[in-house]
Amino acid sequence: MPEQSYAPIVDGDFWQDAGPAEFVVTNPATGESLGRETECDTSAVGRIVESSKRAFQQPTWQKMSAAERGRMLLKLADLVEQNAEELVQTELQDTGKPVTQLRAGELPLTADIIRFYAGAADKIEGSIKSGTPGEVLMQMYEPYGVVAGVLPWNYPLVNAALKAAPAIATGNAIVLKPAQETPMGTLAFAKLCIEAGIPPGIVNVVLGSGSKTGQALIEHPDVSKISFTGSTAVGTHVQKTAANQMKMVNLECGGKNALIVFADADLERAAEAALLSGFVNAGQLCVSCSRVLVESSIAAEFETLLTQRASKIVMGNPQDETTLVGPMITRAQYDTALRYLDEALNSECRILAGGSAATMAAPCEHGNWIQPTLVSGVQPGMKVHDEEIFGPVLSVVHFADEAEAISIANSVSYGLSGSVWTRDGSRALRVSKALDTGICWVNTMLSGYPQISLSPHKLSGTGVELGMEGMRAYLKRKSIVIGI
Ligand code: TAP
Repeated sequence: MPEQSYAPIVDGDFWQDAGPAEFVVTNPATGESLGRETECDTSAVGRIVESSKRAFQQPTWQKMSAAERGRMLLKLADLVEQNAEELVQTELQDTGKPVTQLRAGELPLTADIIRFYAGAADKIEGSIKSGTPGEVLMQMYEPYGVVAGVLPWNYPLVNAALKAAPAIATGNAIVLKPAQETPMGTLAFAKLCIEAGIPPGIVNVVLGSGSKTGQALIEHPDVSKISFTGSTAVGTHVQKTAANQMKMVNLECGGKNALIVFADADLERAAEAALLSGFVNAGQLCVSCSRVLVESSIAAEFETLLTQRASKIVMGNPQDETTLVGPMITRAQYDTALRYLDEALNSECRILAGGSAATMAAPCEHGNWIQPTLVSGVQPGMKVHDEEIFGPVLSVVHFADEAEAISIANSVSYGLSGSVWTRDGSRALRVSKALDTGICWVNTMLSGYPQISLSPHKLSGTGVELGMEGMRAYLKRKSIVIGI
């Protein structure tokens, strides 16, 4: 069978000879090659951005009503659902994510996000303000033009929808740049955009590494806005690059989130949530809580609950419906997680479960597998506590009282999410407000809704994604003063 090749999408079609195809895309669960991916150089990126600019300027796009853009997005959401199983299998191969998490999580959320922005397309409102009697002041919103959407590898499909749907709803054109490891979901998404009737060139895809292709995209003078999701290190670099050309940026970056369990909480439910949060997608989820902060008076009881449940977690072939924990996306990510585990092992921490790489049976014997790991005795200041590992490593930290819980939770440089577990309503609200994070769940965890905005705090990013505010992030402001 000929080797599969992945090529960028421009003007509604694959561009087969856009550049050399040296990068091998790998199934992280099995280590098998899935084909080779083209790398777009600066000139290929230039041609693709030119196509996006042309598509944006086309009278058909410029004159299209917001309602019509909404109808196209509705069609796209329907197509995502009609092709759900194919998309599930594509993402499963490319990311190693367990099939149940794809079917119950990523796919429905992708369709929900697209549908939310379909409905929002004709709800962009400007305003009229009072001036002197001789002048009328108008404030309105306009699309930027060509937007760059730079995506991470952990949730390629959701992230493509998160960026493309509001961009289309607001009348922009978007160039998506998936992570080099995971091109397949983004390409499938862009093909569905064409099928939904979205004009060719409005959703283009560049392929290649961040340092070459991504850099060329964010530096391109015709890209007016950048929406980036990825690590804080790269996000900071993107922001600095954008500053040179005064481009607007949205950055959704790393997290080191805390789930806080008070003594009065429903401990069974809290333990269940903590493990799910720490180990879903093998811990490779920005909003998951990789720190469990437990009130000292119930710490021993809670750790027993965690340990008992952890022993029942199924890690294995992502195709199996019982699998909760899949592989690390790459060897590099696997090595990073193991380095953190070594440090924990060499400190005063105690390993309650897991603690090392995992040996798997065929067909997963060549994948990047790490046991779901519970580490207790973790303290602020330790790397395992302070730094984002992005692997299946859940740290348990003890606290004496509410003030200490808040202080430990906020002691890290990130501020993405948090979760509070208590039966005391006042405390739940007090602690939620005190956490310096973009989102906080109370007695629940990880639920995501398109209608709720996520605005990261501290080094977790800047700007806003999702909700109506997430749509306005794709619009620039324009004021007009009319003398009457
Ligand atoms: P990164 O290594 O930062 O990569 C993110 C994207 O940026 C990739 O497409 C990457 O390309 C590209 N990139 C790298 N260098 C670039 C450059 N100089 N110019 C333009 N683009 C460049 O992150 P990752 O490892 O894919 O994802 C994991 C991180 O994403 C974690 O920190 C996680 O917390 C974060 N994340 C955050 C959120 C939210 S909502 N806050 C959601 C998901 C993930 P290549 O990979 O192809 O080189």
